[in-house]
Amino acid sequence: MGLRSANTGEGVPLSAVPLYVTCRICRLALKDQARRRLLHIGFAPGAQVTPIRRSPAGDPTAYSVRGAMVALRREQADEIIVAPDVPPSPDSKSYDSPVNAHKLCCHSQVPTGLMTPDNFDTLAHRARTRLAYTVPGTMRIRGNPTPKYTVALAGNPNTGKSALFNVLTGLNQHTGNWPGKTVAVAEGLSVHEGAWFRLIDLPGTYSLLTSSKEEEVARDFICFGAPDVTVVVTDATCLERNLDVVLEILEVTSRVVVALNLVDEACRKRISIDISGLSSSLGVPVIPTVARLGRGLKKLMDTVQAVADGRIETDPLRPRYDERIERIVSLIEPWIESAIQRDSCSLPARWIALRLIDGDPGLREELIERLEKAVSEGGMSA
Ligand SMILES: Nc1nc2c(ncn2[C@@H]2O[C@H](COP(=O)(O)OP(=O)(O)OP(=O)(O)O)[C@@H](O)[C@H]2O)c(=O)[nH]1
Ligand SMILES: [Mg+2]
Repeated sequence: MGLRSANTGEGVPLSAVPLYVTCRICRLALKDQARRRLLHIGFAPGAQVTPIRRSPAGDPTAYSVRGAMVALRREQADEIIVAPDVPPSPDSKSYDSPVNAHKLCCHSQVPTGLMTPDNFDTLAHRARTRLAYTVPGTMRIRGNPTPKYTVALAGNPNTGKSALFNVLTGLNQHTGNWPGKTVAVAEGLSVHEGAWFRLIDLPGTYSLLTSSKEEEVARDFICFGAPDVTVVVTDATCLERNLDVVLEILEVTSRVVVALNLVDEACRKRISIDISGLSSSLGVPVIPTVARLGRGLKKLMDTVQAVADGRIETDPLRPRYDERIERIVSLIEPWIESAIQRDSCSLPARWIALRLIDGDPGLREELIERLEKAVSEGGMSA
C-alpha cells in the first residue's frame, strides 16, 4: 500500500502499515493518559517505526521503535498517524525479514567512543567467564548495621534493576509492601569500601508522570524519599527510549548516576555508545555494567559513593520549555523557594513549579498535601 506524505499533514493509521515498511510518526490522535503512555514507550512524533511481527490472529503487532520492540493492540495503533519516512535513509528501506528489520532499527547512530563493539568484545568475553562483584551479596550480615547512604535503583522496566540489586545485596534483602499501596518493593543492604548502603529496588517506570500504582511508588520514592543517590539503570540496547526517564529524574535531583546496563547485549548487536560524550551531555556519571554477571559494579559503587559524599559534583542537564511555560515558572518559582525550608526539602523549586502546572492530578495532590503541611509546619519534609 502507499503511504501519503507527512508534509501534506495527512497520513494513515500505523495499524494499516504492512510488515517491514518503515514509516515516521506524524501525530498521536489520543489524549491525556493514553497519549502519555504511548509517548513514554517510544511512540513520539518524529520517531521511526517499523511493524515487524503480527500475531497469527492479526492482533497485537510488534513494532520496532527507537531501538526497542514494543507490542501494540490494533486499537492503539489506529490512533498513531504515520507517513512515509522522508527523506529516505538506509534504515527506511523495506526489510526482507523480521530479524533484519529489528537488527537495523536497533543500531544506534551515536558516535563511537569509549564502548565500541571492538573494545567491548573483550569485556563482554570476560563478563561471560567471571563474576566480578560477589563479595557483599554472598555474606549474610550479622547484627544490624546502620546504613550511611540510601540508594534508589530506578529506570524503565526490564533494564536489570533487580539483577543489579540481587548482586549487590545477595542474601541481605527483604521484600515488603509499600506503605498504603499493594506494591512490593525490595530493600537490601550492601557494604562497599567499609560503608553500608541501603538499596531500594524500585518498580520499573517509563516516566515520573505515572499511570500505574507501581510507577507511583517509584515516583514517590525518587521525589519524596530523599535518596542520597538515584541510580538510573538504562538498557544500552535501546538507550534513546530510556533517556526520557533519565531527563525527568535529573530535573528532580542532581545526585544521579546512570548505569548503562546490558552492554553485553549492546555489544552483541554491535551498538556503539559514546559513554564519555553521554556523561558530559547529561552532566552526571555514566557507568557501563553487565548486572547479570556483576561486571562494572565496583566502579558503579565507587561512583555512587563519591556522588553521595560530594567528591563527584554533577551538573545535570535540565530541559528548558517553551516561553509561556518558562514565564509561569519564573512567576511561581520564587514563591515556592521562599515557602520551603532548604534544610528539610531537597526538591528544586523549579521542579515543583513545573509539576504544579503540568496537570498530573496524582502528583499535584501529593505535592499540594506536602506543601500545605510544610507551610503550616514552617518546613517541608521531602
Ligand atoms: N544480557 C544481560 N541480561 C541482563 C543484564 N541485566 C539484567 N539482565 C536480564 O534482563 C532481564 C530483566 O532484568 P530485571 O533485573 O528483572 O529487570 P528490572 O529492571 O528489575 O525489571 P522490572 O522490575 O520489571 O522493572 C532478566 O532476564 C535479567 O537476567 C545484563 O547486564 N545483560
Ligand atoms: Mg525488578
